[in-house]
Amino acid sequence: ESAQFTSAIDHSVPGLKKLIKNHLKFSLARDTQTASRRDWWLATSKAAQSLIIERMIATQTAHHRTNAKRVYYFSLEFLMGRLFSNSLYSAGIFDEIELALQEMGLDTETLRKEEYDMALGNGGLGRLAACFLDSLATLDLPAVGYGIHYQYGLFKQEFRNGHQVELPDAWLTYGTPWEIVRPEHSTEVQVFGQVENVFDDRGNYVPRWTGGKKILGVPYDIPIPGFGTNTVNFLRLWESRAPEEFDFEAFNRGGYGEAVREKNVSETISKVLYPNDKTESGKELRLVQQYFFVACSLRDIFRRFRKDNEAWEDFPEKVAIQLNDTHPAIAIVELLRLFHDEYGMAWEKAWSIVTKTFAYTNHTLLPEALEKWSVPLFQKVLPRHLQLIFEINKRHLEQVEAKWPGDVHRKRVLSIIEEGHVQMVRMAHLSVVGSFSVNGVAALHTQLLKAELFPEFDEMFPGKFNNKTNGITPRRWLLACNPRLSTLISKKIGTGWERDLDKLRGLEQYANDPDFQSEFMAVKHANKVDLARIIKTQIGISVNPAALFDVQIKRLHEYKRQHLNLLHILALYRRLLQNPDLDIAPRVFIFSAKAAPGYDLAKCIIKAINSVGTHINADKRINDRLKVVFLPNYRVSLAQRIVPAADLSEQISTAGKEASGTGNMKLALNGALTIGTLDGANVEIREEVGEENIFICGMTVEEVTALVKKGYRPHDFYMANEELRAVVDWIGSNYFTPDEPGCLRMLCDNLIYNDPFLVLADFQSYSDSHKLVDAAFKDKPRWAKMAIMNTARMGKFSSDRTIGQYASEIWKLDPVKV
Ligand code: 26M
Repeated sequence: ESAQFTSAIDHSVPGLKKLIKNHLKFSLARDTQTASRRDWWLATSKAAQSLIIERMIATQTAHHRTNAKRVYYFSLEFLMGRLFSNSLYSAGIFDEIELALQEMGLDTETLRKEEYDMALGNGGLGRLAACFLDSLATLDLPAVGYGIHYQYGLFKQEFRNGHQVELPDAWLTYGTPWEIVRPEHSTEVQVFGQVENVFDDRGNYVPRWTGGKKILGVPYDIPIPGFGTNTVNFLRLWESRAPEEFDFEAFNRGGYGEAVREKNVSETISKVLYPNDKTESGKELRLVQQYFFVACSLRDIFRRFRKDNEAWEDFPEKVAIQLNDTHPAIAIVELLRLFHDEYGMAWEKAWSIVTKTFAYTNHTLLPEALEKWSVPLFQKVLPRHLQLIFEINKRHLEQVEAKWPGDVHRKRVLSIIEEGHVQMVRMAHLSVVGSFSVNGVAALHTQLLKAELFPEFDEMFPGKFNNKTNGITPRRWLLACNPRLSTLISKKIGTGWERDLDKLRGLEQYANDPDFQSEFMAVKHANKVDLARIIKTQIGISVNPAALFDVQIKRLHEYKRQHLNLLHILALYRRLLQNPDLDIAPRVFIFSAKAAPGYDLAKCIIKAINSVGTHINADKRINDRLKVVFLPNYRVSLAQRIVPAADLSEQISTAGKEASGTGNMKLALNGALTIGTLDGANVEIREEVGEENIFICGMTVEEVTALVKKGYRPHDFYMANEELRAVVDWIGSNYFTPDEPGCLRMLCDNLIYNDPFLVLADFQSYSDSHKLVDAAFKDKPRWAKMAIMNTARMGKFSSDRTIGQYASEIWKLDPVKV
């Protein structure tokens, strides 16, 4: 079905000029004489936003009129980055705005730098959610993203003497043109309190959750425009407030100060994003955040469902909820509670609707990253939910008993409750039991999910587990971030690849064409010149754009092994010192990464890279053949500058530890070659680009498992390899940190005596692989051909393909044309 849509806005260059000036005047109260760059950016953004809002209204009308099934993407994180370019492209006015600005003596390139990144996420999981929203709208799928309107996003990173320092990310200081506050859709939820038994209106003695603290959720909507279509979905983010401006009861109890303090507690909930991307044990506020946004979102979904539907039985036909990891998993229990406690529905019926509604995506196998909440904490924050979890578990274990009578081991491993000194609620088990679909994010990851993490669940629920290999949006990660390459591609194979990335295969036939090779590499060179300028202005280091740009950009984690990269840098440096004539292609090693504030070893690795880098960069003897650059404050907008300029992409996690990776896809799409382990989506990238176009190194999952089983002794590897021993000892000495003796000791000791991620075991293979990289880079036509092949064969990794599979295989969701 379709709805009629005609724009009331003049899209012409003069029309847009007028629109921008009107916003400058009437929304910002500025005249053209006194307007700052930020004012112009705001006014231009608002102009684009008005076109998008028109289409959003038409889209919502169409979804309502057709009573379409919708998917709700529940996520604690949405790492959106900047929205300016994306909005211009999606509104279909990129060129017109460019011209309009030009006529007023401005340009898009300068204005877009005015925007703060919307950094409401940590890394891969949050950025995946943002790419998915883009694809959902582009594929005309009715969808709403639900999350938290954090006042502070992921911390800003600075380096002081090479150490990471965290600063608050006050992204809302000057406001944002993209969001629309909707106080009329505010909703009230409660936390804490107790469970009492009361008589309901049918005379049944039933449990009731009472006495909780009331919190108001106020929604902010960010329109999400599709590319090359009229669909505009939205992202709805909840801000927490005190239910009344002023708590008179608290005022009477404790006076003005007390009343304001009470208000602050409510407003703390949406104050700040938790900066961890693996573990964070048992923080009460985190559980409150999770429940707060989930409870607000479910009430919002109920309101929307009830407008167009009568029977609760139809709920799963109109509503699919995707859980982005276990962070929003409490939604399973809240939906059950709403049906059973609030609407008096029988347990069996309520549970049956719940388990037809939810689907869960797992993003990690690392045991320390699996969410658990202690039963006492749950009892305090969500007492009724805890009761319901015990009841869900009782019924679940009865099914286990029916299937495997007397098997106590099975009951123990399948239980939602982990028994121990303190009982723990396992959120992953709750998610598997409460969802009709559980998916991993790459083929290898899903295989390990079934075989290693949840083998008993896979046996109990055959068919529930499935794979959805991650993807990235080609609009942001090629069209917007790499205009030179986009233009070259469109010149060669025409447009259309932006919505159908498999079309890039059309480039393959030119991979051996010397003219196309030089055009392709000229684009890469120009992007490297741009990045070199950024490096110079950001950190004052001059780098040669002809050198090999060797890039590792991602969160800092032991399992991602930035320290393996560092060991190789030191080995190269040492080889050059010992053999000054060594013939290697000059290299610039580029890092960018944030470490979780409490993760000491990760912070130590940052310090080590910075200190070694400072030393190498200053060493005249190596003649600029090596440079080490650590760009501070990694974020989406910085990634968009680094990705187009990379020659080599470092994807060297310990096999079995990186669920998928998505940076690997962004870099390969932009013509960087991968050096990597057979981990996550690297496996599928190799399948697509061909093994002749990728550098695979290190142990396989099977080899890792075997080595760990037999007993890994890093000290043996250290003793057996002279070069490895030298570089590890070099780090541990005070050579690179004379002013801070002992500061890198923990890194060195960790490697020799512990090395949980098998860095030393993979060193030689990694180092050998880099020799092949060096040889390939010196052979210019060969490198160009490999780079072109990477771009040409990355079509599979469009998030449009991923979302298409979620829609047809999990959500049973049809597009609605607007
Ligand atoms: C947990 C508890 C408290 C505070 C924060 C967290 C938390 C936040 C983010 C835990 C994990 C978080 O993200 C994990 C993540 O980003 N995983 C990555 O997901 C990507 C998308 O699927 C994959 O490509 C990466 O391989 C995977 O590491």
